[in-house]
Amino acid sequence: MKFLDEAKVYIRSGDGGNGCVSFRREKFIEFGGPNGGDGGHGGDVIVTAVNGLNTLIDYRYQQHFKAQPGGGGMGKDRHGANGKDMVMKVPAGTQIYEEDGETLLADLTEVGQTVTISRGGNGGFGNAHFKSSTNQAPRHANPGQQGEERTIRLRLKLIADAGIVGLPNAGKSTFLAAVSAAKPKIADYPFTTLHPQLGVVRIDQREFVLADLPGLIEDAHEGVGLGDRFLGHVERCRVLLHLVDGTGEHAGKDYKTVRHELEAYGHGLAEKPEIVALSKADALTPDVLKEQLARLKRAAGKTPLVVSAAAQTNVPGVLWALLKVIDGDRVASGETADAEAWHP
Ligand SMILES: Nc1nc2c(ncn2[C@@H]2O[C@H](COP(=O)(O)OP(=O)(O)OP(=O)(O)O)[C@@H](O)[C@H]2O)c(=O)[nH]1
Ligand SMILES: [Mg+2]
Repeated sequence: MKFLDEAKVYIRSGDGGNGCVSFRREKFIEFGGPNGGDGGHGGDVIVTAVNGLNTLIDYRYQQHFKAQPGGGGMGKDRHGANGKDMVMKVPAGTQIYEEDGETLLADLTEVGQTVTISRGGNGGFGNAHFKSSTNQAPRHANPGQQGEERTIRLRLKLIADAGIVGLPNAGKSTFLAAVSAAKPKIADYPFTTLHPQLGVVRIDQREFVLADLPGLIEDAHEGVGLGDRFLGHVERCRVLLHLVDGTGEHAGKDYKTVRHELEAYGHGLAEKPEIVALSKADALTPDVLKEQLARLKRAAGKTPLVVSAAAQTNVPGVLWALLKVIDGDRVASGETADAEAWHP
């Protein structure tokens, strides 16, 4: 499935139906009186977060969403039919902005959350509504209220518990493939991954969602490489897994390059808990491993983990480190009492 995380769509709620002017006319009944019904309500435009979606790609193909107008009122006091709502389905994690792309209208973080973005117009009153003792034969009715027309922007920020960051070729996708059922593309050239991928990691009867991001390079925040536009997807992560390629030239410098981009991006990424791991350990001689590890430790200011996703060494160790942060955070936010199940 293709991936799209931004879309601009035009929406229009339904117009209300017009009220009706009508009089009761029956044989042998005098002064039948007004009996024009009210118009129906126009349909609303509703956005709802649903399960099983993780892209906004549908909104590339359809960009206009109109709710149905209400039906007109009719004689014999018949009310017009209400217009059908237009329901737009989006993945959880979708934010809805005004056309300017800055004013946030709604943030749908959970499946089932629903917002009405645009209300349909009210139906107009029929002439039956206007009868009174002084005006027993009103000859006017209200027109229906117009629906609203507006442009909105949808922006998806994937909901993952942990996100993998690192330079291109650091082995991010290989790691995701090793720990989940996801099948990201893996190759020995930079920018193999062009958009974020999600995988579900199962460990000790628990699970969390891990996101693999495209690689970051120096000056990504200025648009170099794929830029930092995908970093939005880790904004909601509880923890980052920073993979540093052990076969790279200088693990310490590589680490700092990525840290620098996280800081330049802002939005709290630099303050997130981070698990640092030296990857591709299987491809290193003991000497090189030692040297790279020392460089990375100096740069990160903490002892990194060592992992090889290809040879499956210490992969669980990394997962446990992530899970520990995720669990702690889940408990702190009152989401789960699962912490009792956690034995270090
Ligand atoms: N020896 C060894 N090679 C690895 C390991 N992990 C990844 N590789 C190789 O490194 C190359 C890059 O791996 P990817 O997983 O595509 O790297 P990535 O970080 O996702 O790269 P981008 O998507 O381009 O940012 C591939 O040729 C992998 O086979 C590892 O643990 N050991
Ligand atoms: Mg990749």
